[in-house]
Amino acid sequence: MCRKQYGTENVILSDIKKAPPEVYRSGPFVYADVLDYKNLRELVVNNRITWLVHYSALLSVVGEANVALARKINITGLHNVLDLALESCLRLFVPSTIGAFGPSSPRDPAPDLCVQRPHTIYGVSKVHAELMGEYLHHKYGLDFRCLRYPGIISANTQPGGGTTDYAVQIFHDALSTGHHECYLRADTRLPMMHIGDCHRATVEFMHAPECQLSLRTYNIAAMSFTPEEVSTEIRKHLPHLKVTYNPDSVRQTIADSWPVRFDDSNAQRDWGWKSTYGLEELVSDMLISVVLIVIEII
Ligand code: AKB
Repeated sequence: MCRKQYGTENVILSDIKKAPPEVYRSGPFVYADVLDYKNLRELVVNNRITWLVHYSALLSVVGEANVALARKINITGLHNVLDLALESCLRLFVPSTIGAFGPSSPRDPAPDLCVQRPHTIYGVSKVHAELMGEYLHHKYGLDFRCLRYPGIISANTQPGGGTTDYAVQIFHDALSTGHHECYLRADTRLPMMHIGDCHRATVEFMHAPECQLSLRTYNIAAMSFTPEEVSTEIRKHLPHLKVTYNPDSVRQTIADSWPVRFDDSNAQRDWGWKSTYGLEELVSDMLISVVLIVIEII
């Protein structure tokens, strides 16, 4: 999406892992390690970078399994990026999450400003990111922008250690074995969003004139569903889908502490946010996209 808008050569993707062939072929791709300040600075200087979108993080479940690594990547990595953004006058986007809320936050809906006492290292690191970015904005004028994402549903990325991963895996299982074993209870409701809406929200927010922003960190919402509801919607296309439930205590406890719905009225009012995918559209699109990926692989 960004490459279409700004030109292929003007958007550089990075990772510490080798890119899959289609990503490598799609435009500039470089090695970047958020823990290596010199490496990051070289990339910014050599490429005259102006905007930095910082996605590196260990997600909720994998973070609980390796707290020391999550602290390093999510907090030390963030500090490197904040320092670099200040030093090089970058506009900085850092995503936050429904995971930045905890059991003492209002859950239905969770507003932008309320108690945030998450019980995961992932959540703690994201609240830290929100507060550090806002502090540096107020103190030094850093153009810091942050959106709290719901669970993001995408056919192209493999689930990566999150609590909301089942909502991606279920599509792959529905089209392969026809059976999905869900690690959450059937009635666990969580906010979710199609990747297309997520990308569009991020770009629209980065473009919003400063004078329109009353906050630096906004909730964005699209839909909320339970495993039972998404299964029912998938069965309209694939009636044979069988879903069994075997709740995992770590993931269920995390999910039960997160909002069931997001209040995104500030994003709607300040910069015109509006989602386009509901559950029906999301399910149709995911089934088509997963089939296309399987055909490409074959
Ligand atoms: C996770 O489940 O950890 C992430 C998130 C909601 O931030 N997908």
